[in-house]
Amino acid sequence: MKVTDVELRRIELPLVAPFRTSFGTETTRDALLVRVLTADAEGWGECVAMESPLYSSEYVDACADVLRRFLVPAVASSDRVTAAGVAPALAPFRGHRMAKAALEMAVLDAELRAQDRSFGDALGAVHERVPCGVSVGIMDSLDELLDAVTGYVEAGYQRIKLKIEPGWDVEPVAAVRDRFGDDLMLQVDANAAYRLSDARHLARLDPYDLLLIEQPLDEEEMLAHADLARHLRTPICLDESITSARAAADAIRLGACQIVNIKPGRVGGYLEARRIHDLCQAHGIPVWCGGMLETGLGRAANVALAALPGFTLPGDTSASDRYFSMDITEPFVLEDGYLTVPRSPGLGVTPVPDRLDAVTTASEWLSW
Ligand code: OSB
Ligand code: MG
Repeated sequence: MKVTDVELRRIELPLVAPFRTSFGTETTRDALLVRVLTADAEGWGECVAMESPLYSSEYVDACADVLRRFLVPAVASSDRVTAAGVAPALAPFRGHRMAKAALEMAVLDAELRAQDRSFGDALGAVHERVPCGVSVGIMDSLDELLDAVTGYVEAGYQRIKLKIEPGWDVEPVAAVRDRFGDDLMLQVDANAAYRLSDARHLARLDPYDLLLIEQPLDEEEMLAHADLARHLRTPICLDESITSARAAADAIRLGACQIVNIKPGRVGGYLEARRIHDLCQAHGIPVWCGGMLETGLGRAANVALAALPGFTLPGDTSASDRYFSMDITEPFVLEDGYLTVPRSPGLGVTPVPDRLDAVTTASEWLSW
């Protein structure tokens, strides 16, 4: 395959409600899309980096820069581009995994469309639909939180994840357990807001039978997570710390986590994400698919990934209307708490031109 043209397109989608985490509040999704053109097909990629480097070191302007200056030229200058060849071609450039993942996703989409194969088929999906959870932001009051959770439970979400931070942890968990009972699948996500010295405080979550606590400590604190695990009954799940299959292997060996959140953008793409799935499956470590407030493009690929056999916990693969009043693709709609894995070639969805144009803030083309 020869890539002839690449578009870097910036869009801005308003969120239906502000989304507050321990690292900040998002009110719009400022995203970067990558479109590759080949002789036979077009492919779309979505870069999951956010506007500011608060979740991880990447941010959307930096992703556009590294794609424009280094990543796109390294791939598009070749006459034989394959999706499997993208990561090796980009390996000399350190880091920038979200930018790399977006380019690989676009190439994979083009390749699969040309072959008439779907993402699910190519990745090894074994389910036609996937069970869905929802990530619930930090709120100003417990009443507001209980109203939000009520809405999601009534919509059919199978698992609730509460964002936590110091000062908003045991009380919201207790309030949600009290209101919805012991059968609700419930977990929390700290986005690295705690220190190992908070171990005794975090152990106060143990009586609430959470599925897991996600990324309590800093991204780089693998050993401290292993230490923390010895103080908690709640299983530890890592998100930010798992930047590659190698990092996942280290975390498992050290006992730093009992569960892994797989986000393709964070680990450099869907092919590395599948390797982490395979590794975790071999070690008996459950995985689930995380989210980064994706549009329908990233959501389509995430839902396909979440249909692999080792994804045994509901993901943050929520319906489009949890994020946006108008998605750029046909929306993903929750049915009985599940989203359906697309079956058409490639991602199985494409941006609706009018909707895409309405939210586009910038576009540039790179040609070979
Ligand atoms: O830590 O999982 C996270 C959103 C943006 C950045 C990081 C995270 C999240 C979420 C929401 O929790 C996941 C989603 O619904 O897309
Ligand atoms: Mg997380």
